[in-house]
Amino acid sequence: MSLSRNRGTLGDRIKRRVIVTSALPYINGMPHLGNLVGSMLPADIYSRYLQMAGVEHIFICGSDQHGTPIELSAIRNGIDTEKFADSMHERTKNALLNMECDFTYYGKTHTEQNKRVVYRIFEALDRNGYISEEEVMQAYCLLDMRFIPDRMIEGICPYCGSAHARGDQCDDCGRLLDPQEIVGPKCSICGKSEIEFRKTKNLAIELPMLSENIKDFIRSIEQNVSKNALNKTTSYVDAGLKSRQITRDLKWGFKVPKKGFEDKVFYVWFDAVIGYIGITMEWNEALGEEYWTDTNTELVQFMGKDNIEFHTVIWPAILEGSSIGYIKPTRIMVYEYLISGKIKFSKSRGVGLNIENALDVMGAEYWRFVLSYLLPETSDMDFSVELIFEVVNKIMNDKIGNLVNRAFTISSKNRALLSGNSLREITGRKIREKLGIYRNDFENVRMREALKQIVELADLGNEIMSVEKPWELAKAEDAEGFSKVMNDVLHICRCIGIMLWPYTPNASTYILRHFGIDGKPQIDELQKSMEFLPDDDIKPIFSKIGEREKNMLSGFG
Ligand code: B3M
Ligand code: ZN
Repeated sequence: MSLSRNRGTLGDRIKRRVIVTSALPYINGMPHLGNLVGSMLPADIYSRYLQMAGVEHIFICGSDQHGTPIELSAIRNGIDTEKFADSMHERTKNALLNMECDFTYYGKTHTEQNKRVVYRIFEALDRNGYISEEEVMQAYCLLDMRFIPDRMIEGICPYCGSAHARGDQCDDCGRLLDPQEIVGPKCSICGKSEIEFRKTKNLAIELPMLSENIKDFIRSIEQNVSKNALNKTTSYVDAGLKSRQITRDLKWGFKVPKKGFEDKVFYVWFDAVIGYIGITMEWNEALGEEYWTDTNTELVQFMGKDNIEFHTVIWPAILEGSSIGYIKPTRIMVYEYLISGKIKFSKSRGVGLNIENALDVMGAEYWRFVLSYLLPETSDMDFSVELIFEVVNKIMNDKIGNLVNRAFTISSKNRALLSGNSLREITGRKIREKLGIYRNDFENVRMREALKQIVELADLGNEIMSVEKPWELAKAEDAEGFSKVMNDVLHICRCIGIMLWPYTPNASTYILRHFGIDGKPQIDELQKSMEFLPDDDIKPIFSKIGEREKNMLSGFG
């Protein structure tokens, strides 16, 4: 029996073309699990789903290499900034690949290609009258005798009172800040308060001139923006937009191609958002141009909630104001934080597990499953050792792993009794129902919900096994009864194998190999008739975690 209910719409889907992006991680430190769960992981899962559904797409991410923290780390380590940024890029890329992120391309922002796009956009913005000169006060440290970039100013947030605000943004309430607003500003190079604000001239983008466009843009994608992002954006725009500087008195970054500003560089955020295009060009100029200028391309962007304003206000303003014809986001997915012991995972404060040391505790598939299961879609997620244990041991292992293991073992051992590939009506209906919800969840980018359908399918398989006791049928050599029951269960396993692929690709590949499906699976493969390939050496796809993992995890408090 086939599972072809969705065939009708598949034709439409094939015509779709999608760019999936994940926020570009800063590489001044290893991204932590909070970064992973807030952007790369959901983007990867979504992109893997698109590939499985046969949708033409690319998945773009890369290292955000500019910015002061990187420059300062390089200075402190006595290494050339570019070399340092490139080595951190390689390290980050490898860690993300070890987390099984299946990028079409993972690039970086400090490239010739990105520079070309940045210049092209900047010149267009300037030509179109959206760039102005601003005399600004910039923090100058009397002890270090240099201008101190906004991000290196630390102090108290004037809006929420957080003690960890930085000159450009408060990571706790998400507000963008002006360094002069910071209460009790300190220089983070020397840690002292010998700061003076000095006059300097910078270039700014005139957001007020573009505020109607931004409002229209937000309205146009309202249905496709996470609630938190929509609320924040509306409140920013309603409060009245201010112009925002896009250049800085720094050395590390792209030089500003304008007379009188040659000794400055673009602000990291300006070339980071443009980096989505630049990285695509680094991957492939011709295809990149095609993807980014085709008005039918969907642009689906994933990010954590501290990146909202740059994507919902500044980025569309840059795209609109330059009027080059690059597409704007069609969907903006924003995730909340992972909270551990009431502290946000923070790269700058070195809190929490990073994606490198997390892999010492347990394999990528475990993290991918746990984090997807707990994906903070609508509110911050309290993340505890107990919760990790519960998901790995009770869900992954006991429900899904055990089902597959038992089904494959008993079917292999009794292969002589197993025949045909029948699927009983009621089981078929339940599988189609779960698969339908799963697909619908993915179409609406609800990956946590989609994962629940897999767990429920496993429940169904386990229930069939425990009620119909195929081992007794095998013992009685009831071939017909055994085949009836086990074919149902094997159909469920094959379906789980496909559905798991976006989350746990290795486990999925292992399952599907027993059905003759190799490589990247397609959902459509479920329409083909099923053939189970017996195997005398069945290995568990997941196993339980115990004391060792508990001790290691507790160490990261
Ligand atoms: N690099 C923020 C971060 O790594 C920033 C995102 C840029 S997206 C264009 O947390
Ligand atoms: Zn200082």
